[in-house]
Amino acid sequence: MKTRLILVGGFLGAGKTTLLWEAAQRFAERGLRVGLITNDQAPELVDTAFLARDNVKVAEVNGSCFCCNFQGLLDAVDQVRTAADADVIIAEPVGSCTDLSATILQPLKDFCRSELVVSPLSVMTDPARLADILDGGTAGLHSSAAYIFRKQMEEADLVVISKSDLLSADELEVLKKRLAQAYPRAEISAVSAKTGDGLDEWLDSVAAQSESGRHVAAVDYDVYAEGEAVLGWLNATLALRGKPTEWNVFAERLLRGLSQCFDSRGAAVGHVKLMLVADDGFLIGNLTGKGDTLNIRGHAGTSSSARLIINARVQMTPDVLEEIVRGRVVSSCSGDLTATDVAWRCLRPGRPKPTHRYNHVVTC
Ligand SMILES: Nc1nc2c(ncn2[C@@H]2O[C@H](COP(=O)(O)OP(=O)(O)OP(=O)(O)O)[C@@H](O)[C@H]2O)c(=O)[nH]1
Ligand SMILES: [Mg+2]
Repeated sequence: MKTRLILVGGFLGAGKTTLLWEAAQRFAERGLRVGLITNDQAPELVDTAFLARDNVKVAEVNGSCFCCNFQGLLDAVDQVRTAADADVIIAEPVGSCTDLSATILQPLKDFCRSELVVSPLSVMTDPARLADILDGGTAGLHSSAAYIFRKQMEEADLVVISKSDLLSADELEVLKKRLAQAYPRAEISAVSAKTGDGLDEWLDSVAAQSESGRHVAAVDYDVYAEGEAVLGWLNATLALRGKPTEWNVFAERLLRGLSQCFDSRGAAVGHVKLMLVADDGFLIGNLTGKGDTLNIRGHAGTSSSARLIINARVQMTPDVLEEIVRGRVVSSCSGDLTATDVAWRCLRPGRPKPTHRYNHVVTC
């Protein structure tokens, strides 16, 4: 039997991983076996640690995006198909990636038609960023990063406005209308992974349809490469040990301190996320823009040791990003804790060089 593959793209912090988790639960409730695939420029992912915590089968493609490591994506599909005997696989590409229709969906339709049914390309968008882009702004981002955001919308089969709980019904309708005017090819829907609104409709839509990659966008790879290269990229895992510490207070202090450093430098935040795991539980912390986007979920209790994963994508050079994160970790430990590196990677994403690029739509 064919496995259904659902790709959920969208800019950094749009809500992809949160949706993947909720979708996996709902598909399981419908009696389907689900596998998930995460993707990043480097290992040590908050997303993988978050998604894999409850026996959900997750494969990770790291070191390169799906488009530049197409074989890595195929291997990951095989891995979760085998491990989970999956009916449905949901894959989350890197948030700074675009041109997925040309570099992933068309080759998948071409090579894997006997094993996979590929669902329409869903592209999630944070409503606040989207509103600013539709106003002709850059959502606080470098103009080339905003170009990536717009290209993601342009190539989508289905644009999914995320975090709909943050909008009134009227605001949502206005945003949908403006989106439809700006990107008339895409179907439009809205979800709140937080309240569950729109989730079943989105699941029904991607689970029923197979017309994927209906459009290939023209993409200027010089601008695309610049849009990725303006981001410093940091993935770190640290072991924290010392006096008993209330971890939610620690995480809030760390994220607040980082946010103040970035804001004072005028450095746009793509997404800073952390996961802290202690004996009594875990927490997830996110920053998807300025300080008012700071969000901490879960409770990690009070104890004297924890494991901390930090993934930061911020508009600054990787060395400055590293210096800021190291500095804020040390000051958040405030002499009561020591932080030891388990893994530490800091990089500037390289120019995207897709394994395949189709400039036409493959018909199934
Ligand atoms: N209010 C609200 N917040 C949400 C919702 N879905 C996600 N978020 C928040 O959005 C932030 C980013 O969520 P993620 O799911 O990690 O976003 P992502 O697109 O996977 O981010 P990257 O992997 O970095 O590209 C977190 O603070 C989430 O709690 C939602 O439905 N409502
Ligand atoms: Mg994610």
